Amino acid sequence: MSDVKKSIQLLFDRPSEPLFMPKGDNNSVFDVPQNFLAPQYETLGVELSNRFGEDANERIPLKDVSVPDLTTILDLPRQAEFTLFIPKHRRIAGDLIDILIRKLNDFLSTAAYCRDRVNTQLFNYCLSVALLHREDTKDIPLPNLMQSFPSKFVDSQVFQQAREVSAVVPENLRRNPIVIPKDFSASDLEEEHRIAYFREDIGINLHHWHWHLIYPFSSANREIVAKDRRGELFYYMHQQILARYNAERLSNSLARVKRFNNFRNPIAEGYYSKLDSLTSGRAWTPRQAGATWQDLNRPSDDIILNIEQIEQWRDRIDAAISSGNIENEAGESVPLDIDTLGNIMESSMLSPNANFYGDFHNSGHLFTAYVHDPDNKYLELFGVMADEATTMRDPFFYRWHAQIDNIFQKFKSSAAVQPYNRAQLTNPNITITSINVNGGAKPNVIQTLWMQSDVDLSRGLDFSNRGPVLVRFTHLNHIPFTYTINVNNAGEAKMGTVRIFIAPKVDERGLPWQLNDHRLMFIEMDRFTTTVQSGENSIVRRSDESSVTIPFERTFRSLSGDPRDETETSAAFNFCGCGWPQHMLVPKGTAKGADYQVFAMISNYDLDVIEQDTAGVPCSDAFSFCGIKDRLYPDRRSMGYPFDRPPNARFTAVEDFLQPNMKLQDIKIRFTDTTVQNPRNTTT
Ligand code: CUO
Repeated sequence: MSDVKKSIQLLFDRPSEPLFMPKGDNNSVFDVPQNFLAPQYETLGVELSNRFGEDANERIPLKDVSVPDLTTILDLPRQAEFTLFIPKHRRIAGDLIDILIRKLNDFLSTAAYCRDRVNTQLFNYCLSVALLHREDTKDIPLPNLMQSFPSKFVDSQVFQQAREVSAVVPENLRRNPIVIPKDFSASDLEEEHRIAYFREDIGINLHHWHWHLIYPFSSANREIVAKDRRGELFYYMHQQILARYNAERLSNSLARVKRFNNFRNPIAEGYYSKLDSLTSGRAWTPRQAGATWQDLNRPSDDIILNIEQIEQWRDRIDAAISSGNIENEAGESVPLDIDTLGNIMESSMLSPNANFYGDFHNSGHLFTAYVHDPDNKYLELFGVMADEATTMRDPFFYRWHAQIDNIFQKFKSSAAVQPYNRAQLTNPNITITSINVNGGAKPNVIQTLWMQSDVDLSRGLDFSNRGPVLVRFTHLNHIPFTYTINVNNAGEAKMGTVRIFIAPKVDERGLPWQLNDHRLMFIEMDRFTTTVQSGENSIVRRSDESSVTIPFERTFRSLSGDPRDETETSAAFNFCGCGWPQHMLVPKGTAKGADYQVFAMISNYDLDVIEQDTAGVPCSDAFSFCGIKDRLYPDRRSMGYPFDRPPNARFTAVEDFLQPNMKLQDIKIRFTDTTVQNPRNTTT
């Protein structure tokens, strides 16, 4: 990678510190022209620059380019919180992305000029989007968001301790990790806290942020948004999050999440994140139990929203689903499909009639995030619900998304979507004779446990001393396992798509499922194509090969403090951070062993295949939730197939639904309450 590209990466480092302070592992300092200095440093610029420059191992020259007009962009103060859920922030981001994308010459210098002036979080986002979409920067690895903004991911108490460690223990002495307690956000008196390990998992939140970075809902450049099947993927990825969340709830004696269907009702769940924003120096405002959505009137952010409006949008979307048609901006009636519905609901700029159908999903995030200060009386920030890096921590995220998913499911149950017929489900000549899971102590038992892992937060610790500052956090994990699928092919050798799901065997009351509820509980574990030879086949697949997940070192790339990961970092192209974290592949289960079923299917490849060349495309291994960079979604079936729609009314249980090319097997997920150290940790 060229020096310029390496220098561009350093713009992400220690985001609040000016560029004339050292950046990166090599103590690099940017030679900042006088007119680039932010106003507060203008008079001292030369002296400060010399002071830091003396110790630098590398000096990076910047060109005195003609500077862009940032007037509209500076409307968002440097230290404010930034979120794409606020339309005004979206517009500002669009303007800055436009500057960064169009500026072909002197990109580094232009970006550097902007960096020390504009809002730090806005800059990080816009630079990321620009790097993702410029031809000449597509191979620059994006840093992990946790590297730049660790305070969005860990308990605020850690930062005081981190500063102490970096000030007291010299860089060359071994610094012990700061241990984050597993239960920092609430006590057992709050029953929702039983699943805080899921909601507050750092990897899950990183995945969600990264997904929305790749699939933004608006941009000045329409191409950035108009990715293949992005509306459908919005539906599917979030539906799977809910299926996984509900599995965790069942593992912890909680009923499935209740959708938030009456917008006038109080929200029973409070949430106190214990996160502070390091960039704004403010705490994320908590939400008390029993809070109720209020009309929002915050003119400084151009937010005027009332509850009647969001109810009206819901009713219009409902009416479109009932009729099977939407009304576009020209007043024409157009048939509704799942992709369009996703874009209407979210809403993305691809919504065919945003004035009429509104901004339904995004507004739900905002109503909740401002419930404590709807008219800006107290000048309070939004709560965690309005940031894509933190929203999954809040129990209400799932209640709101359950409401969203319910609308998608209404569509899936409407006349526009027919149940699959036999030809769509079967695969000629293919019979699965068995599927088994092996890896733990016993066959068909998957074992889960706690693991402690270390990450290095030092690159986001602005204004503190140098050297690694490790933080040790506890997360769920499982013992790796394999699936063995035995298949008979009575015909010629052919390709097939193997689809593996798991689901809890009984509902929260221990009763057998209604099939239409059960289908929503199926968690996709893996999807891959394979050649099925004529005769007997034994297909063996490892759990860590999953098309849903990315490995631990990719979720936490450049944060491990482990030099072995540097190779991973250099391979970490922009798409690569998207993907469900491998350590959260399996729900926790119970100590006794939760009863689950694994479902395997080999579908008819003729109906699955998308003809395209994906050779050499980096990070196409987590395509289930993330797609493939610059390519079509690599599966022609509806996302979630074969569970994405109500089955034929003849079927009452999943066993009835089975065809010869499908198989179910009882398994158990057994949780052991023990904590092991991640073998990657560099200290004990
Ligand atoms: Cu991912 Cu509501 O869409 O947060």
